[in-house]
Amino acid sequence: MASPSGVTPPHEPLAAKLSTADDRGLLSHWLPPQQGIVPRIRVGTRWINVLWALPLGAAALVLAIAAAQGLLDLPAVKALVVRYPGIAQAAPSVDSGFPWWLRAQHFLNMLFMMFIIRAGIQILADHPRLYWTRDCTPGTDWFRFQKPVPTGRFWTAKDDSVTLPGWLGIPGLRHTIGLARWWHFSVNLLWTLNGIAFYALLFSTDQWQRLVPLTWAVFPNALSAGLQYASLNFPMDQGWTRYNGLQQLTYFITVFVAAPVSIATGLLQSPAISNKLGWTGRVLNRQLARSIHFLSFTWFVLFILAHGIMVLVTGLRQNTNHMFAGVEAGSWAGFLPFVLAMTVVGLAWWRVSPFTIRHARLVQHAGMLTVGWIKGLAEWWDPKSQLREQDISPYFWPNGTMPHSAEFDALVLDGFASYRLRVGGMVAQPQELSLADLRAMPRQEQITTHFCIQGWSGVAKWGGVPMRHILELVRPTAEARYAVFYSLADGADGGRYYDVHRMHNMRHELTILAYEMNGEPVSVIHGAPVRLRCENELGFKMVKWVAAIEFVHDFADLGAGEGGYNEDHEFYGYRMPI
Ligand SMILES: Nc1nc2c(c(=O)[nH]1)N[C@H]1C(S)=C(S)[C@@H](COP(=O)(O)O)O[C@H]1N2
Ligand SMILES: [Mo]
Repeated sequence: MASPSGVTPPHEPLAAKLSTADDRGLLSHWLPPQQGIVPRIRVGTRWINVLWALPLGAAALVLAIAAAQGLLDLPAVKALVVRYPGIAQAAPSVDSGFPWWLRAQHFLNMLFMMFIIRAGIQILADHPRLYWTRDCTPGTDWFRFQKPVPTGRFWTAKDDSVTLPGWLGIPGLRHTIGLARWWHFSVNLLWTLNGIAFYALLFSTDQWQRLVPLTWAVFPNALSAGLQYASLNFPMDQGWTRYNGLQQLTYFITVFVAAPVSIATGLLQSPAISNKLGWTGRVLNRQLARSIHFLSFTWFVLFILAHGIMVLVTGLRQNTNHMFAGVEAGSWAGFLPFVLAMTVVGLAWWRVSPFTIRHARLVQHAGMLTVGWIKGLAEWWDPKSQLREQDISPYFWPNGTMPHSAEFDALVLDGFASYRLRVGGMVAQPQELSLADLRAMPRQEQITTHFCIQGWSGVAKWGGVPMRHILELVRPTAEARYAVFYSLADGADGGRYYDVHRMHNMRHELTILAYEMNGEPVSVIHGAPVRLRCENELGFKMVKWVAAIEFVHDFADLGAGEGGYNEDHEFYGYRMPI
């Protein structure tokens, strides 16, 4: 690839070891399928299978019906229902019906949610465990759909990922988090824009009065409506103009609590944003944010189920007339549009996974176009927050594909005495640096959180040479725009592991070539003799077992041209601070 001046130094020899990659998600190139288990929740020391929710829920429903019918016979409860019939007397009547924009947004919301939820479950399946604390120590999870972490054998975070059926996850194949994230984030953006427009339109018309309770009477009315529903004598319905207390509260929570909480806790899982928020990012750490994100997802799923059932059983024709035709009349006007809308959602549901597997590269590029630039912007949010010694995680998940070569074994045998880091490409002074040379350079220590794309995190103290000092030594030319890190190890699908960073990342104060982890030389598992730490990016960009660094003007001619091994082979983006 020629530089503007036309002088291009020859590539680092390892460039020849990079492999191209398929533009489809090929099962033959992928981690072999691995089934998870039925989700379990830990209560104390016991793991409870979530399927218990089915018989328990059914029993609770029957008991609730019996209890509600019994209660409604009591004079005091009768009096309560007379006083609070479900809809607050003071509730204003919304006389503009269901305007076209509200109906369109309701449909878009339903369509977007299908993508968001399914891609979200796929992301979760890449590290199928949830924790309350920042560390991801095996055994401290409170939710999992994977067996306990095996002891007595080497088990990486990738080994831990599970396969989902393609009708559930997008796209279903094991460890397809790269593709799932493009769907999740791109549709999130559309969903958020739809939500902002919805808020704006709600409050610039009278429609907000449907959703926002105006008096405390909403609570006794919600209780009353709940009792009436449970007794199977449904409360009086005035859905065309106003909602009862229970509807109002659930819609309010969904629109004004669950949605913003989901967005905030989603963003807090990213290194750039978590680091930028300092104190907040430490308290609302990645795992807590991830668990809360999951709880708000659970709310959405339960809401959608309950809402769907209520639409069906409280008068399907009238309800669909309202939301799909905007009419109150007892016609069938809304039924056909409703069926059409559900067909569109169903078709999208059916096709999205096969499409994503077949056109994986397209999904990656389309995702980069829609949200890649927002991710890139976050790189400029410099992390300032460092942690304390006592925050260091007792367990740090290993990840990636270990080096398997005679060359590497020989380096391990001689304690890396013969290791030489080549630094070259578009630089004034190419270098070959031994470990001793690197140790003789200015040393920096940092205690930071590692954010793996798969969802786990861990805190460690890293010691090494800041990249800015390497830059001073080799002096990249003005044309150098990227630094390519080549590993001593191959990637999972053959071909050398590598990754590309923009120069901005190289000048960052927290970008170091680490030769120490928690006060010891970096172990072989974690990237000996030297691994990159670039704290505002996701973990996969921090190449372990670094063999060479090459400064280039462009990376289109390296590997499959996407800017790194996982970018080429797993469809990640090359700028991933989110
Ligand atoms: N050479 C190489 N470097 C790599 C990987 C790999 O597979 N090969 N995996 C990456 C990923 S996905 C992560 S999360 C981190 C894991 O670092 P750790 O094993 O120290 O936790 O290394 C990154 N660097
Ligand atoms: Mo990772």
